[in-house]
Amino acid sequence: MMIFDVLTLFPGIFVSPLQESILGRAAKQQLLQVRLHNLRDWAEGKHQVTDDTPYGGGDGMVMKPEPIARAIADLKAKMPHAKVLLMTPQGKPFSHQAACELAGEEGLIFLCGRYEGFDERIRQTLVDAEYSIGDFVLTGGELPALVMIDAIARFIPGVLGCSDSAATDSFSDGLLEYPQYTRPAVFSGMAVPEVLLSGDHGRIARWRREQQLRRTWQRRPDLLQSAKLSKEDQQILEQVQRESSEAEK
Ligand code: 4GX
Repeated sequence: MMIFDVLTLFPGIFVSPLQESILGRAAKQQLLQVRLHNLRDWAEGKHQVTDDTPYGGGDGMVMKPEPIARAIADLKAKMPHAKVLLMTPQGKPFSHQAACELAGEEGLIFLCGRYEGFDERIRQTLVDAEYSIGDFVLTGGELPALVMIDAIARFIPGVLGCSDSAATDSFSDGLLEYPQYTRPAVFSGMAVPEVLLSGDHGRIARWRREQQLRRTWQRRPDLLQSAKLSKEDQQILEQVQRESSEAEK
């Protein structure tokens, strides 16, 4: 069972997202366990203060290093191999590949910052990796931790049904998904593509692959740099690219 320890000032943020749907079922089946810890429990004094004003002045507050260091020491004593992860816009971009690699760990400790973040000495000594979930600024590390737990959990064997495996989903070959349709055959005057009603599995597979290549070329051409493409994929892609340069003329 994979263990996710979360250090946060707001454990309540995690409760409902982790109880619902696929993550909730995975926890019930003991495929994973998320343990929520309030950082305030490691703070001292009557008021259990976890933040302080920044040295050198300026706006906002900084999370004090001592409660975080004590919390990580306690969690690591129980889980010596667990990696400590920090969520910040300054981190390495989180990806499908990072999720897959992290799913191979026995345990992960997510350190969630609020305010302006942590005292720099925490990052230097206690953090194993820093990740960003995108180029925008959130109010804390809790939502990024949830996003990462969700994406990592999909790679734990048994969490997804075998019909929908993380290893065979489209990002694993670096392309966007093909479009999906269900009944009715005509909705608001728009018909489902004829090929999908044909029952010809070979034609359907070729159409879907072409749609994946077309969409990736149109929407995320950057992904094609590292996509795994067969000879046939490359031929289809060249055709799609020729068509789009024809359309420009
Ligand atoms: N992808 N944030 C963290 C507070 C903070 C600052 C510095 C530690 C160090 C974010 C993102 C993100 C906002 C989470 C600042 N904690 N995290 N928080 N985008 O915007 O990961």
